[in-house]
Amino acid sequence: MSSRSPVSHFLPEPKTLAIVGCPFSGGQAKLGVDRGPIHLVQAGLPEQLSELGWKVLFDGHHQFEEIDAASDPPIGKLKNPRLVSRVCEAIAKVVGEHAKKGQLPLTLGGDHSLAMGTISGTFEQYPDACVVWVDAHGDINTAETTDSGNIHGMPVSFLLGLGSKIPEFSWVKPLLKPERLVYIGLRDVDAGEKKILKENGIRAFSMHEVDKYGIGRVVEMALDHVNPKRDRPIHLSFDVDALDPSVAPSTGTPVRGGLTFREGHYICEAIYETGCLVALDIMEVNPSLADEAEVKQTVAVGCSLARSALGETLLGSPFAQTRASTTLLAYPGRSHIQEKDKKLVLAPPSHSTLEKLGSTLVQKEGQESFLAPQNYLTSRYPASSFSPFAINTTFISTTSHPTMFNGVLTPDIV
Ligand SMILES: [Mn+2]
Repeated sequence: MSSRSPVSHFLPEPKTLAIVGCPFSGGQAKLGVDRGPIHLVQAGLPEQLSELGWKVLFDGHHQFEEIDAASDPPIGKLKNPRLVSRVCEAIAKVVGEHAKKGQLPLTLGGDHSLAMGTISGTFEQYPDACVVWVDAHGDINTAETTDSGNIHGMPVSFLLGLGSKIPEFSWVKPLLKPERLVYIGLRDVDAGEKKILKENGIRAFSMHEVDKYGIGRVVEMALDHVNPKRDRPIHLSFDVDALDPSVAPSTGTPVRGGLTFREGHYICEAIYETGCLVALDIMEVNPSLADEAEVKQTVAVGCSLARSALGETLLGSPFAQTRASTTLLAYPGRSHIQEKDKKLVLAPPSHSTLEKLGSTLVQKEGQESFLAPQNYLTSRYPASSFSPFAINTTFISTTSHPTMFNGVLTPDIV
């Protein structure tokens, strides 16, 4: 297992994560999803995350108040409304408290209705957070559009404040703005949900876009939409049913044609690399819906998605080391290199310099980039400032300001 020291814009050192185990299944009808977090922990997830350099807090799975079915009749079509509401409200408090202490809450579901709680908790500490929702489904039905009445298909609409107001859920503040939400992996979206997505201008990358552009470009476009300067906190809510059923078979509502193993992990790795992740949900692992081997496979995938989102890489630490080397550049006394808002601001090369380097400025959708070979870097900055990892570094400008580059350094080769 390779690891790198986590880099974060929002979490203090030592990096601490709190596992919030939620054995809860009240947002849908299938038994067993409440066993998901128990299996994930038993598979060694806390230890695996410690190995990645995190201080891991886990003090047992949450116990929820029991509300029997007789005292929790449907409200409209909504099933188990009081139970779901109260559990989510409790989880919102727990997640919010961890976030306020500077810890990264990792919530293990349990069904996806829980995200009503986790995301509410994130907003308590990070009101300008954005949400990346990875799922086969939109989970954005309202009390009016739902067919099944299962609340795990509805948490996003509550967070956005859509649909009729239900007093039982009045604690959910509509803090999520449509432009701060992006989906990846959709392929089973109800007609009512399609209408909601369209009317609210919510950006969604379905499997069609993943096929068309490739996962790398999709994640880049998704982040450009919700987090263009990569300076907002990110809450990643990952439903394992986003993955193809051949990858994650043991889940409540599998839909064929999903993300490959690598596509799913790439999303997690790319979000970790932004340094903006502040909260993570791994949802809908249900260890009772497949044979033993498939359950084991699904639980293992849940663990590896979490590890990828929390710093595990395939080949070690090129990104972390490049970042470390760039901080060396930010010493005072050089007007063309400044540290600003935790980012390096570099003067861009002139066109004639670029020509000499055999490099050109590439402009695309508000970003500019050029490949800076070592000779450019060493001619302008002392060679000692660079680790070998900075060789052939692409400088990407995330501003349209003509005289400055926000120093985002992306290593092209190692
Ligand atoms: Mn979901």
